[in-house]
Amino acid sequence: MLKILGRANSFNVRKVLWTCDEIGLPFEREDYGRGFRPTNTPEFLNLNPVGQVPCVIDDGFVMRESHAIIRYLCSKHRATQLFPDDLEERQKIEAWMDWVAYDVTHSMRGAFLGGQLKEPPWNNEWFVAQGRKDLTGQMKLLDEHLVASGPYLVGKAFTLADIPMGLVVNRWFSLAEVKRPIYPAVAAYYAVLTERPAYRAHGRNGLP
Ligand SMILES: N[C@@H](CCC(=O)N[C@@H](CS)C(=O)NCC(=O)O)C(=O)O
Repeated sequence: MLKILGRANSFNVRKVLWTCDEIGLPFEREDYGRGFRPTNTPEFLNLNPVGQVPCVIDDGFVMRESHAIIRYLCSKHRATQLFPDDLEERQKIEAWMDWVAYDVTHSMRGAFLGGQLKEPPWNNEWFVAQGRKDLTGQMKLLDEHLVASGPYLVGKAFTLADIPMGLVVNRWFSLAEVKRPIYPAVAAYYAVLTERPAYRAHGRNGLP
């Protein structure tokens, strides 16, 4: 059975848990990462040299990087409704996923890790302000995109692109000290995602 190493409250582990539930894929999970078993031991680093969660083992094949893992799972299990074979559709999905993994994640380091959790080194004043500004701009862009082409990120149906973004949107609405402009299409997107049991289990589940 698929084995997921990583705490269930991790932003990136939650992407894998949500994807497994969408596909209907059974898994076992072991708690690793902050507050649980350490990820800097030789045993863990042997599995994932960057010492992060999630780390996923599929029949002896060891994987790291949440987005690469969820693409692998969809491809392996032919979840083409989430990750189609059509290269142009797939590229649109991956573009949103890469945007979240790079640009949006940087903003959230300032806005969330620094600004909300007060975690060093991200709690530097200018870094927090920059993160909040950038994230607000990104949510505005998301809002405009959803108005033009919603209700989902790519086309009219839920795809793999919505999993990383669903976690971002959940975190956006959890930010306490940010003056959040009202973005109606982002709010509608949050509501439509909330109809999904797997999102309620792993995304909008009370955790930021
Ligand atoms: N790019 C990696 C980032 C993984 C990452 O940042 N994981 C965090 C948790 S969300 C982590 O391992 N933090 C250290 C810890 O929990 O001990 C991915 O997408 O999988």
